[in-house]
Amino acid sequence: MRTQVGIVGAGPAGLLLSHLLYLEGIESVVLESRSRDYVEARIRAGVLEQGTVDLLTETGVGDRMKKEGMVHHGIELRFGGQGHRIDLHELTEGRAITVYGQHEVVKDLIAARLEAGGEVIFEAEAVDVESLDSQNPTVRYRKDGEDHELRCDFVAGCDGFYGVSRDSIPEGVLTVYERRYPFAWLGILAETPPSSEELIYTYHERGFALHSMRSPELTRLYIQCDPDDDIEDWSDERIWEELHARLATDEGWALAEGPIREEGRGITPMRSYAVEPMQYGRLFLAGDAAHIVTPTGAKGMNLAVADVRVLARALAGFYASGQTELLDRYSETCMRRVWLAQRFSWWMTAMLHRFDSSDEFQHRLQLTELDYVTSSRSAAKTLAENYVGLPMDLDLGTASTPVQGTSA
Ligand code: FAS
Ligand code: PHB
Repeated sequence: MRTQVGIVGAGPAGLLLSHLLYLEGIESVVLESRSRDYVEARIRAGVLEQGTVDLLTETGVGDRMKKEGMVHHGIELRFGGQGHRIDLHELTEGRAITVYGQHEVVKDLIAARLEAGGEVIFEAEAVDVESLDSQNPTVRYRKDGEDHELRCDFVAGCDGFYGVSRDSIPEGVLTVYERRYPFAWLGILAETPPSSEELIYTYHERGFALHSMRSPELTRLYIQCDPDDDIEDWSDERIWEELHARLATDEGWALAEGPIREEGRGITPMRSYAVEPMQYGRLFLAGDAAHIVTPTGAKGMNLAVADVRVLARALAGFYASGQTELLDRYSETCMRRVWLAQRFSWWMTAMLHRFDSSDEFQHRLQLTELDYVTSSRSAAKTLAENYVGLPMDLDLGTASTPVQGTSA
């Protein structure tokens, strides 16, 4: 089989890239190792940045998100038994976040691609990506027990952290940046209306907790746990006990309980990871295949969206006029946003989690950081502008483009 752009992975990165290329009249084939049901049911991210919402809306795949997504103008930081609201909307001159599950975005994108006659081949596992330094790279994949090959002009490696694309780049090309954390997140989906209108991030001596949601009937909750914990170690009772303790306030705020669903119940290791460059020959990495950020900043999926927006524009330039400048600078362009997101995600993680290695001085520093960010307008503004998402013009490739509000 042959196509212009071979895309490995039908997560947010791969599916949105295929959709953006379609809008430019560029054909692609998406290869996905799992079934359609599996990827549409996989519970992951929940927060869409303003830029992501705008892009999905502008490109015609945001209708259900606009109807069912929950627009939030603020978040709460909770510590010392007190809640402190960060007014994202006011601090960013009207920008906001939208809570809408990643799996819902995946459903909308799959529906849009199939409706447009796009090729998304499920249960097709890419096993190798070859001839990357030629003009005809090839993706080898297995489907129904048989070997197949997809010859392309370009390959987009959108196959996540555990995919094959990154590993197909020869030894010695990539620089890897990695930080592992001494904790993980245990996540659950509880069938109960959220106990708060907005997200609550809490710092507590027993550990971090996060109250989020997926709909007016479904609450999404996380607690910091040991990275070696087994989900079987965590009974429903133990989970609720920790959530009540960590989210408690002096004003007697109460967390509603509800049946915990099997899907979405899991332990996610915590790491910061990035490879540079995000490209080699005619292979371009996007999303988790190139970088992982700690979920405390709610950046993971949004970074994947930003990468493919840059890649789609670069490929459109190539097919329209043969120019390769945007393609040649793809990694450099994406990396600025990636590192700004790495910084913010690391900062939120360091501020809100308990580190066993910390001494009293460190604990006081964390409480002081929280005190400062909830009492200083300047400090709150830095959190707000990163949380709602840095403006998309950051990716125009003009590295000197200032971050919003700074002078040149
Ligand atoms: P994805 O991993 O979503 O998609 C990659 C796709 O490639 C998958 O469908 C996979 O099946 C497929 N694939 C892999 N190998 C393949 C092969 N060899 N051949 C064909 N297909 C292959 N981010 C947040 O912002 N907030 C969160 O709360 C959050 N929670 C997370 C929880 C978990 C358990 C995980 C793993 C990630 C979480 N993330 C979160 C990050 C997550 O949302 C990612 O940033 C997002 O899925 C990135 O999207 P993609 O780059 O498309 O990668
Ligand atoms: C979620 O709702 O899944 C979520 C929200 C905010 C985060 C991480 C996850 O920082």
